[in-house]
Amino acid sequence: MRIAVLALGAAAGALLAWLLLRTASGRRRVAMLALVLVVALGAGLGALLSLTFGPEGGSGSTFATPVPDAGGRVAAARVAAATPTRAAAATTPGLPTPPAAGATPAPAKPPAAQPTGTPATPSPAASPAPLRFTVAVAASGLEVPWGLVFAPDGRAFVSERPGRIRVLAGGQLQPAPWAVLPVAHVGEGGLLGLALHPQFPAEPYLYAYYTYRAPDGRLLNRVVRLRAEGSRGGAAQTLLDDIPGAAIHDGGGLAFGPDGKLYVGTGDAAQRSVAPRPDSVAGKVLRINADGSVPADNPFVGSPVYSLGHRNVQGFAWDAQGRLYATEHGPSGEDGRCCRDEVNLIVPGGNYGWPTHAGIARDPRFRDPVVESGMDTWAPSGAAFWRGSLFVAALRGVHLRRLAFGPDGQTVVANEALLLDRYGRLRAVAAGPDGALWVGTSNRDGRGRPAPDDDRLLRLVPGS
Ligand SMILES: [Ca+2]
Repeated sequence: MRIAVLALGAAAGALLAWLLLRTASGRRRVAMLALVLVVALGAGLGALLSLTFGPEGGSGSTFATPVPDAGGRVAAARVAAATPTRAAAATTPGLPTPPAAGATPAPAKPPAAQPTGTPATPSPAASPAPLRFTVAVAASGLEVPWGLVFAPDGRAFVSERPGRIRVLAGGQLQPAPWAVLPVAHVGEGGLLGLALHPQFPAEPYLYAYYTYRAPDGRLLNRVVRLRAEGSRGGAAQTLLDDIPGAAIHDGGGLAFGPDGKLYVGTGDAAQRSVAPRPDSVAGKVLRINADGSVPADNPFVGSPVYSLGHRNVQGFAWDAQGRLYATEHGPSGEDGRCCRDEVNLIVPGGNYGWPTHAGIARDPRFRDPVVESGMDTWAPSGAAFWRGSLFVAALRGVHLRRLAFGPDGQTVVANEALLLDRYGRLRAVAAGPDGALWVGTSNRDGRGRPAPDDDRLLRLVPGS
């Protein structure tokens, strides 16, 4: 384009010079000729400079350039940051990954935390080693496995949403349930998250989050703990009750943090105005002690509320530095909004924007997610760190998402979809004591197409 303009300018200049030479005479002719030459030289130099340093190309570009992601959304991301995201995601040979994987750069956070290396060579520290794994089916015939935790003795406890807690021992799914809870299996509600006391079995408690129907007909959620008695669970003790429930948005994330506190993810129970209110436990991350009491160092004195402004929190994972990441479902029609599923880095007292915003909003009143799905829908549920990456199970997205972050815990250096459409809807994720990553399908939850042996627990075993 610029070359064509340059040529046109040169031709016009030559024509003008020829006309002047024909019409003028003497010193006047020489002066005008000199003027034409100066103008032509200036224009040519300007065009050349533009070709070398313009935003469409050139070297060392750090221009804020809109980078469209795979969903067609345009996110303002610095070129130097978006490119290593792709490069890092592409260096995972051996993974059973569809060709499109790695082509979904996350909307990077703005400048301060960006790597400044050249695009082709991302810092080795920011990019975990390539992963190789094979997939084996460890259990089948389950019904909507939701929570999955491992005891130090190698047993796995699995919650089935209709209300059963099952046990895998010695690789075998025990036919009789370990416990049955009086849940209301309605819509997205039922028996949801599980957590094991960090000192189990010395402290012999398994924790569960479930939906039930109150005598007045309302749906509510509660957190209970069951004492392990022999090979069965004993009576349930309620630790946290009256968490608003509904047929949708019941949350259900449950996990002990490295601080020994129990974290609880709740949903807005389809009443989004309560999510930012500190006086409601709906639409929150809650934090309680193992006995159900409120920790003295919670951000709101006397309240289990730990962070606010969430829509539907189902998964928690802590990285090696003890940072808490939580998965959250984005809108599916509220106010005409869609998608924008989130992975948030949770800080005490933080407001994560719902219902004012979904996804990255760059509004200083709220905290943005570290990753969002844009106009894709992942419906992210369970989460776990494994071999340096955060793995998030996607229900509607029918994949296992792998995310890796830079040293700041926020800069996304890998973002790819694994197992896409291989096993259907995925929900539970846990790193097992056997070194494998365990993933549960959720194809019998009323929204999937179950295979004859669904639902399954899969083991992702390192190596090819
Ligand atoms: Ca948010």
